[in-house]
Amino acid sequence: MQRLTATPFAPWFLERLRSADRIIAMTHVDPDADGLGSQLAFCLAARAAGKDVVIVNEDPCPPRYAWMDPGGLVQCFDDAAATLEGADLGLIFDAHELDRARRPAQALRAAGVDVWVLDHHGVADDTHVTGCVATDFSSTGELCFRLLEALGWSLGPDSALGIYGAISFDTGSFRFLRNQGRTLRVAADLLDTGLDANPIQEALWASRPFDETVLLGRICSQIERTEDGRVAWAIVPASTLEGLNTGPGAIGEAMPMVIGIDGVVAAAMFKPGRGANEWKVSLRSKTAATIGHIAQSRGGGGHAHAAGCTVTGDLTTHVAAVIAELVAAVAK
Ligand SMILES: [Mn+2]
Repeated sequence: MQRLTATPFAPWFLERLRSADRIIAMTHVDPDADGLGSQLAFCLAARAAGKDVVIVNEDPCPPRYAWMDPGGLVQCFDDAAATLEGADLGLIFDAHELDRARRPAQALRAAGVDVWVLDHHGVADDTHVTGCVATDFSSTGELCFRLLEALGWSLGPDSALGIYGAISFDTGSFRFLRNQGRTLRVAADLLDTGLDANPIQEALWASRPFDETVLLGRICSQIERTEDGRVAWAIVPASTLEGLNTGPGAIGEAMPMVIGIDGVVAAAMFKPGRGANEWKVSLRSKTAATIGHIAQSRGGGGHAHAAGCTVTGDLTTHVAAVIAELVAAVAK
């Protein structure tokens, strides 16, 4: 069953947030700046409004995003399982599959606590979910800004930083705006509060660790493409990381290089997943093609031009199948 609202937010959604006594804010595994910035902004604004909100994620805050959380509010399940006690609502930011929040969401549900979502990724018809999913938003950060506005919970400087960082991250530094001016209007409102965007810009977009830069070089040297140059892909076996100290998102940083090649319309990247024989597939396309369906048909999700899925089994077979579908997608 799905019970979803978009904006303007349905009264039942706002009322549930206003009346909850203790809310657990969560985000997906391998947290990114959109999930973290959104949950931090929500937590801070809610607390300022007198609400009891704590953040408990599966994973700790990655060091590269520590600047978003000067107060150290982001807790991980291993350290903070006890803080789930007494919660009467869980809210997952930037994902809508409850599995993607892993143990905090599982523990809440086992205790009979509702787990709702705030997200901007497309939902499959058979997903059981309650909350707000607004796929026409650039980021969960932009959506969270509108939610806090609707709730009447005002943003302090650290909340503004979280939202701005979330939007900047998910739009690739305001490049991917879905042709909607309202994303920039939110950013403008945040800047008008006196927020300094320069440290955020540098923390997100000019802070790549040296080893991850070396990794980019290795991945770029492995890019392959079809004869007509319209589809490109990179396979990144675990050996690519040999001798390098890199974070979990490091491989994904190469995706813009693959889709950014002149003439390439659709691109894929294959990297090792968490389990044995498991591969994560990232797909991107320029405006001339859509690739979301290719991830969706494999149980994944995402958007029309940026999507991903996880596959298991023989990599060569999966690569051939995905590339064939990308070739078909760019031919349309
Ligand atoms: Mn997002």
